Amino acid sequence: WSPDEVTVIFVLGGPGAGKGTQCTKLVSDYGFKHLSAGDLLREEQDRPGSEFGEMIKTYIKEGTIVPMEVTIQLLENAMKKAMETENKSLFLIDGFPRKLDQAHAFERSVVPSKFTLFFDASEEVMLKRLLHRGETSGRADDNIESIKKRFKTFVDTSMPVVNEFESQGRVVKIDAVQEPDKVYQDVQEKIKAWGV
Ligand code: UP5
Ligand code: MG
Repeated sequence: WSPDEVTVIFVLGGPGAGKGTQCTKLVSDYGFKHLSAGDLLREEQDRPGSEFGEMIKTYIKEGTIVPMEVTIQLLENAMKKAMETENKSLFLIDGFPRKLDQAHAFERSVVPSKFTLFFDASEEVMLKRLLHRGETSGRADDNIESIKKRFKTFVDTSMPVVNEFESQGRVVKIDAVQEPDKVYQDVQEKIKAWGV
């Protein structure tokens, strides 16, 4: 795919930073197609007959990163479908890439991203949000043990991705500790500079 046909914006940030919340707002104002890698993996996990179900379940509970072949395939399928059935060409890819090998493989084999929106919040804030959400979310990883593992994976494995993009001048960093509407205001102001 060429960047003339499709625009991809990566959306990164720690667990509970508010990626999904902000993507929903962007979808209603800009007509992006929102693809959450985590949501796609959870769907695949629950799909009857999936050969990856058990594996995905284990990785998510342990807060580790599912092998990239699976995630990239799910993303590519979802992108194709959105292009063909909804005529979409603007994608917000949420929660991916979370590891350098994924970043390199996706940008080489699918399409280079335009930039990355990075939502920055402290672990203290994210922990509070996730425990609160865990009261009703039913997510297998919204418990203190899994959350701690997710934080560790984020620092050790996913921050290097943000740092590499940052060194290339391709990161839009947003203070995600403010209330959701304030965060969104910041997002809108900062993405203007990228012609969005
Ligand atoms: N909330 C949001 N914004 C707020 C604000 N500004 N002020 C106060 N509250 C705010 O928000 C989380 C909660 O906080 C919600 O209750 C919200 O109302 C509130 P949300 O928008 O859901 O945050 P988000 O950043 O999307 O958090 P999420 O838990 O989805 O992040 P994760 O990155 O942990 O989860 P994801 O689904 O992306 O991944 C889950 C797992 O899948 C990973 O741990 C990994 O095991 C696996 N995975 C892969 O292996 N590979 C991938 O490529 C992707 C995922
Ligand atoms: Mg999310």
